[in-house]
Amino acid sequence: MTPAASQDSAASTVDVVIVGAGFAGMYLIHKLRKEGFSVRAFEGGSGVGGTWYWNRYPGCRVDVVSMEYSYQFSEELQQEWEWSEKYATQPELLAYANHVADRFDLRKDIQFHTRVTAASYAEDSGRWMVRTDKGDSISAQFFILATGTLSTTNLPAFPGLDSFEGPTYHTGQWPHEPVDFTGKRVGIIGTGSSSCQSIPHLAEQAEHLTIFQRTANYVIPAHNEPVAAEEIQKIKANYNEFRQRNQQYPFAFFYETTNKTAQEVSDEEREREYEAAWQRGGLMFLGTFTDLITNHDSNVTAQAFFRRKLAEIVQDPETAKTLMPDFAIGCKRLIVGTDYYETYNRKNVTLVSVKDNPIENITPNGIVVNGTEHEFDAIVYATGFDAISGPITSIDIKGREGRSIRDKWADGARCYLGLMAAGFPNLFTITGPGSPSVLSNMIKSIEQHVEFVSDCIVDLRDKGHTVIEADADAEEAWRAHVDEIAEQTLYKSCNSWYLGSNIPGKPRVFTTYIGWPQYATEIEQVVADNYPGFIVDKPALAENA
Ligand code: NA7
Repeated sequence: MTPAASQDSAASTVDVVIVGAGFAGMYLIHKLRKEGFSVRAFEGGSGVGGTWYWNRYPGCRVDVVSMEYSYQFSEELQQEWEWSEKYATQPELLAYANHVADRFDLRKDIQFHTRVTAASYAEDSGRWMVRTDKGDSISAQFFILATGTLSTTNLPAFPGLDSFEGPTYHTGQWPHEPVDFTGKRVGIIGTGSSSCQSIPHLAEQAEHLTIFQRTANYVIPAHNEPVAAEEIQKIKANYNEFRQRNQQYPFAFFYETTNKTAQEVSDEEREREYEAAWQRGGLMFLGTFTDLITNHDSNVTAQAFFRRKLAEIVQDPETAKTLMPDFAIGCKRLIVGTDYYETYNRKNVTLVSVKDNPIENITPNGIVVNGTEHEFDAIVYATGFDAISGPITSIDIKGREGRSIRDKWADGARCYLGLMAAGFPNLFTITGPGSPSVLSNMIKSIEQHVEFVSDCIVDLRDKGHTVIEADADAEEAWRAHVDEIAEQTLYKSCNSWYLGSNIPGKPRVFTTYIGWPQYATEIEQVVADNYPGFIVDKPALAENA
């Protein structure tokens, strides 16, 4: 904890408590301070950066182009920072986060090593009482969750989990010091993005690497490269124009597209376009045609192209077969990788499918599948996150009448516009359930939400109001709208963390709004129309009676 933070912790009343010091929390601190609010942020880690603080596994990097995956609220900041690679590595992203924290003097309002454990709303005072694992009790008018979407790790309850005698790692909670796997037999569970990014690096080091795969995924080559100095200069000469153009794209970042459906082109043209997209690499292979995530038949054409590519790379036909995904491409988030499939041509790599024979248990020596014990010196859990709502429900939050958010969301998380949950006044969720969040350029979505929240509470203050909350009917209409759009796509056709189906017992609900850039316009309209769907200064029930 910094000296400033410990001094601050003496104060027990602030205007705003912020949970998290990732990209959302950092910008909130800066923006709200500028508007004259007193703020206190709590952060579980020892530093800023959120996702990029925790996910330090080898090979970790962002899957959105760095020149776009960065703040745009400060022209000076975007001019002075130099990205070195097309897709920034985790260390570079963390260096950027630290640079922002230094530049805007953010750390003095962050209490590190501290997790918010509970928060309750008092109807009589209209304030939140927030409690932490370090014993803090702090009263705030506004309570803002900048908790991220992929920050609560998922560690499946394998029988014997704690019995393994060697070291274990979770990709989402990787140690700060380098881990050396040289000469070790390593087992890794999971084949999501974290695993697929780290596998080529682990295979380089380990004596032998065994990968336990439940669901084969689609990994598209990144074709990562240094960003050319001329390219940087060109963008920086008109950075705002570049940002404005990119924000008009679905997902809020630029990508090349034919602007045609896969159905309206000849087989030859389709193949040519897929090949060009494969050579460009990246997430937006899926944007080659406009209907890949909405039309099953179109999606099948992309799957077929992908399978041909995979079969060309992986030499052993049995391994190639096991690596072939069997669901709609893009239904789970595409993975952007480097040398992923090539790694399976190494002699020190083995793939074990646990699709039909789930992991039975963990033993002191390794992992048991189908009655066979695989022995390891180290195990890596790349088993993902309780995404989107998980970081919020991990806090014991109680709103009006003491109702808990866990109970409210027992059948699925919902927030009006992804920003506020009915019955939880003055609580805002940055990139919360029901917003474009993970289906958009996260940094852009974060900035948009932070600016909305800031404008909203300034407006309340200017008009002499103290409390704002979502109307229950507006929230329900928004939930139905989010679901209705998801129904028109293939996103619900497989199991994924988008749906919460990676977490046993979690309701299967699609909580991401597929609708950038309309969403940005809708939000602007809400502000212009004086916040329809929100209730200001609603009296407590007792006063209503
Ligand atoms: P993901 O994408 O959720 O991947 C987790 C992986 O772990 C995935 O392959 C899971 O298989 C696997 N998993 C989870 N539980 C089990 C059990 N019980 N047995 C076997 N395998 C299991 O998390 P990541 O950290 O890789 O990536 C998250 C996002 O971060 C990513 O999409 C990017 O946006 C960045 P499953 O597919 O559920 O069958």
